[in-house]
Amino acid sequence: MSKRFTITAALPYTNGPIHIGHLAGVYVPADIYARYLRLQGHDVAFICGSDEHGVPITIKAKKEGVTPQDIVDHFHANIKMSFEEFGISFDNYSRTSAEIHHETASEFFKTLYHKGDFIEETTAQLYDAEAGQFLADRFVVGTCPKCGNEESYGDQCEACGTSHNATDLINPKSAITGATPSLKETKHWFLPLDKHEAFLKEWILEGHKADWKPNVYGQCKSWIDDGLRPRAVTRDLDWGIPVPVEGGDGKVLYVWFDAPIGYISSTKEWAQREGKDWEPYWKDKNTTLVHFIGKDNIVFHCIIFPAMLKAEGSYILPENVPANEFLNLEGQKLSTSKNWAVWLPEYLKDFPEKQDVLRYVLTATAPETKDNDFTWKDFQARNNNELVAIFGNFINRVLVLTNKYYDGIVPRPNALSVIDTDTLEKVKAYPGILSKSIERYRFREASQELMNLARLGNKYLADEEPWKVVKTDPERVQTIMYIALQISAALAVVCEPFLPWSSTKLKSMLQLHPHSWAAVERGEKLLEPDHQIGKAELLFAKIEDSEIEKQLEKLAQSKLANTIANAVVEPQKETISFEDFSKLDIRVGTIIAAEKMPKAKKLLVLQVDTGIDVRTIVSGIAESFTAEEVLGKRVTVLVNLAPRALRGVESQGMILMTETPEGKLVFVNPDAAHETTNGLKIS
Ligand code: B3M
Ligand code: ZN
Repeated sequence: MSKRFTITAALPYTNGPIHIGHLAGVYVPADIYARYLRLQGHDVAFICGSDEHGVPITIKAKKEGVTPQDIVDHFHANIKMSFEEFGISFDNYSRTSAEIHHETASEFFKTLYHKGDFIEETTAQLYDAEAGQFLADRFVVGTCPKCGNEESYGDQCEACGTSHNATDLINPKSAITGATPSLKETKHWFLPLDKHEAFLKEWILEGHKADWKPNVYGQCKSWIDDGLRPRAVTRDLDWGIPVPVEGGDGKVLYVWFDAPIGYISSTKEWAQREGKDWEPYWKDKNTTLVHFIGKDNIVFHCIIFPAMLKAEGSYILPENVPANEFLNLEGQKLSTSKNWAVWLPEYLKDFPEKQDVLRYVLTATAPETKDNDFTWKDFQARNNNELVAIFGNFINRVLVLTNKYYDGIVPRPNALSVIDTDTLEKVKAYPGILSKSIERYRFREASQELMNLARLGNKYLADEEPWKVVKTDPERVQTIMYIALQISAALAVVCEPFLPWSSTKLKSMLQLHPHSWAAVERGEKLLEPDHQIGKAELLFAKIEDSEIEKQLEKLAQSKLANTIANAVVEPQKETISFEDFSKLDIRVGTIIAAEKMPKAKKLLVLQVDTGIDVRTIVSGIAESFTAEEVLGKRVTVLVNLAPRALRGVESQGMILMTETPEGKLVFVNPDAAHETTNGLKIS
């Protein structure tokens, strides 16, 4: 029976491109779920759009000397294109700077305002006199009162996920001038979350204990247990939706008040275009509403937005909010500001037409219950060992052999063996296996079950060996190939939520006319005997080591650029006189023996031929060089430094070292042997 679903995916901030963390955390799982529901024949509204207000955008605009509208126009188009290129099949992708959203959010605010749901209060807020503005959200950083994170923002702490008022920050600093803010009176409207405590406790802590993911339920419980307090839903900012009531001049709606309403306005925009009524998707109790988000958005989607919907009174509440944790990249947190990311536009340049590979790998390694790590080696391994070697290999053999033995005509099966009937029974069970995982938002598990279906096909062919049996029992091979083709067709149908391009390509190769998930579940013949299939094409291609090396090199360059950009350049030391300098006796020496100082991480004990004598010098370079590496090296030596004992060894001088901009320790090296311009050889 068809049901109605409203599926939302977090509205991405339009202050940067989309990267693999966004896909893994939110958009691929949401898309798998929406595509799956459509395959079940349900009525699905898959909704998203750009989140175009908020302080990060104004900060970026200020930094780049453009307007916030310029920033959002650029990244809205960039992000929208990325989603299209990766097959994220939104029914509508809108934007919160759109008129329809300004109207919808303003109306929503006025409804709560006229119902008296807000507390209107003049309070002392953080103010930066130098910048001449109030400090809200990312305009202020300080220590999180809950977890002690010293880089917490004014509205939210990314370390512990909690959301607070800017005045809760300990030791706040202006992100504009670095100044310590003063307090200045200003009027705002507050959503009294405390008044919704009983409802939230009953709805979440009682009602969703069993079906919400532990990471989501746990964060909600901790937030509710900490005690809910009124939250300001307006700001003294000029970029956003103007506060639509008396006294709202110069103030806008808080971005986290307006953005979730963006789901509603995007649904309205879609419904207008499609000639549908939007209200059942947000107000009919039989509609299932699911929010796909990252863990840093839990409090807004499970506590604040539901409290708003409840206060407004005519809306349904989310059935589930299956938030994912974070994806790391090569062991480090993804970071837009540090350019430590795999940006979707760049991925497509380097791996054209390999969207499905990234979708599959990000699903197979999704951070569903804890943060997880994306590595390029794992990406290559899953592509080569699973997509190519199992899924692709099976399909390729089926199509090549069907074309080779029967000119692409599906053969008529003869008597089925026990193995044949067992295999068909197993294939018939796969839609149910996949449904069980997908409907519990376990997409990692589902992706591996999909791969198990391909393994089943691969094993069936390998066990039945049609390429051998064909010499002695061609009738048997007709049956084998008929079964293998049914498995291929089942894969073409059920892989669509995960691998949309591969599904389309496989259906085209099989000339598979539209089939339903249910047909696979009923074990129907998906390919009739005498049906003509197309030619075999490779579904997946191997990824070579060189392609991975190129990606790792790109990341290394990013890291280097970051190190240099963040290198703290020590101020020059105080000036010394020439007399002071002339006291230094600096010689060129050669290291003729070297060994690690036992139990001393940093120290090498060197025997250095200084040209005057051979002496012992202890040098703190063991973390940058091994004893073997420095043996025979010509070095610059300060020979008249007073001897000093280091771990019981007397060091008589110093090897001169310095640091590169990226912080690498290097020798102050006398030039290696070379020829000077007038032909003088210096060795
Ligand atoms: N713009 C995404 C983020 O916090 C935020 C989501 C809004 S969903 C209404 O990165
Ligand atoms: Zn915190």
